[in-house]
Amino acid sequence: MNQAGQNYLTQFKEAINELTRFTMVYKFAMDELNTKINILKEEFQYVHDYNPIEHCNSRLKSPESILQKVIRKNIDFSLPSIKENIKDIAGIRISCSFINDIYRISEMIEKQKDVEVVERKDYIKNPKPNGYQSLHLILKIPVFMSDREEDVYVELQIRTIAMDFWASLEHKIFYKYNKEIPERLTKDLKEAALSAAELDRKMESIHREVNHLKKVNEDSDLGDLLSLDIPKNMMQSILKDLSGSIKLP
Ligand code: 0O2
Repeated sequence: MNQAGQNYLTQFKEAINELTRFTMVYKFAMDELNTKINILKEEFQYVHDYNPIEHCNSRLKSPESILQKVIRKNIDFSLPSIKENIKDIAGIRISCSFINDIYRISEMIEKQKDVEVVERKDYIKNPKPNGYQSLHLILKIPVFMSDREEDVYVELQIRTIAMDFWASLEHKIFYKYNKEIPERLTKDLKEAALSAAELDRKMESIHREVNHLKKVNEDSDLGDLLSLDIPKNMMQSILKDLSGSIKLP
């Protein structure tokens, strides 16, 4: 390799090293958001006896793929410009069982004081022409480091298991055909997306019905309990003990 080639290689390695250092803060932001998601998951399970989050994955864009995006989007190659223009360096994807849960989770995250929603794309209410469905949020999160505070963008994608199944297959096909999916497959994928959406609707309606039955059963269990012939003073004493730890209606 000649001198110019050597220089180019050294500069390229330096750029990759600099990008690796730069992405560290994105890992911290991702850790923070993952902690928030885990808290919501555990607390929701405890309070509602139900877990709205099936899976949660996170990924940090590699320096190479940041560089590819810089070139593809024709962005100025400087760290401030990358920071402002590439908002999915840190990405978290949540899969839920039901569509309702997607909006529940997004609402719980959006109303947290230290989280700012800077962009929201609802591909569930408005699916992409190819059938893609998901809720995308770009969040801005403060990261506190030893000598400074930095606001960091994190992309959060929330979708159902069916939407996720479709998106990962479509993603594989997209790259297998080098981003030019044959027309027949495009049509099949669109049909599959519609079937997935229909499945989501059906599952949600079954879930709602089962929840309603569960509530009716719980109410009748409570009715049974209240109809028990417990002496008044004993009942008052039980309620007094309970009210120390539980807020009675
Ligand atoms: P990867 O490898 O998953 O990160 P952007 O390019 O992000 O600045 P865009 O395309 O308007 O702008 O963003 P959008 O619509 O929010 O989509 C970003 C991400 O959503 C993509 O990231 C994919 O992860 C996912 N996505 C969007 N559209 C589709 C689709 O049609 N099929 C599938 N399978 N995924 C989709 P990346 O960077 O493209 O890829």
